[in-house]
Amino acid sequence: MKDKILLLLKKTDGYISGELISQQLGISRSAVWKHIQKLRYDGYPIKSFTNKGYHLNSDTDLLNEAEILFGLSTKWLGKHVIYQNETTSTNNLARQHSTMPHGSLFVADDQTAGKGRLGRTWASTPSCGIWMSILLKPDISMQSISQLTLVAGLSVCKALREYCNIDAQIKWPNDIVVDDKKICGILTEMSAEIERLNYVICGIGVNVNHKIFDPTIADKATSVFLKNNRLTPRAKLIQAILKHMEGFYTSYITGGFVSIKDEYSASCATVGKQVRIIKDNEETIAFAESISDSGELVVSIDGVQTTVYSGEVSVHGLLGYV
Ligand code: BT5
Repeated sequence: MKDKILLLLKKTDGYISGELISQQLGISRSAVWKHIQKLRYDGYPIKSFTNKGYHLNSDTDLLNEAEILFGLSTKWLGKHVIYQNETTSTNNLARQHSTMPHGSLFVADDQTAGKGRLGRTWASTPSCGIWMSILLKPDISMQSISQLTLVAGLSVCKALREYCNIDAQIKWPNDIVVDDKKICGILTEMSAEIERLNYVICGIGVNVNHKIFDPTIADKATSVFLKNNRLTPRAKLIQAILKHMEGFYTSYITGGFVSIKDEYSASCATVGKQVRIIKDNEETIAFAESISDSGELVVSIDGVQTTVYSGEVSVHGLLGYV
């Protein structure tokens, strides 16, 4: 009932009287009042005015299952959601629920042990970012799994551009950057037996409403807030990411990476630059030429063309992070 009242408040542009809510939902006015109190307790800023009724301030950043599902326009992605206020890592949470359907979504307000790639950590300030993981069960080869990171990266990049109006770019393979600083990182993990893929977990971390960062990452991290100087509702940005991801994922599954390659390449900040390729603490200077049909970075080193696979290397600009 609480969710139905919330829905009515969200649909109302202005005020809705307690009487109208009680008529529409067939409950008493005191029951309406009790549910409104519960919603307020959950954090919804609902104002009540004599002779006018209730008003919900829609300009808030509340994150919970109902907020993520309300207005979600996907067909299958994110239709099953598990939301927790706190977890170690949403990738771990997804692993614990790996029997859930393809496309299930796991979101937390806070991660106490957020993971980056290659054993690195991911700073997950509570109530500021999107810390989420998507459980996928694709019928693809194990060699292709790293391409899912590219699919996710392109989806986040497009959502940041369209929903937040931010000039986001992809730093191959798994970072989204704005003004040469990292706004999003992606960690793709999988479970497989010999030659059989069980599932893939695509973990996405987006810095959204951070006003400051820990000094250890302040020089290379940025957020949507720092770019736009206003609060962004994380649930709405999640919906935008999921919408794009459903589209790119479907193209990818039917047509392969090549079907999204041009759009990926057009958004990729790495291509056309001198880069440092770091592998096992060794650094090689190369020129990033293009993205291959299967998503690898094509580089030339001393005039010799070669291909770099994601997962095994870190790639940075000559002078900075990108
Ligand atoms: C990544 O690793 O960029 C993958 C990050 C994936 C995070 C998501 S959140 C939801 C899901 N659950 C998880 O536990 N993880 C995923 P990597 O390329 O290794 O980058 C990690 C490096 O980025 C760190 O060593 C820091 O230098 C920097 N870093 C850490 N936290 C950051 C942040 N919030 N913003 C920008 N940079 C950060």
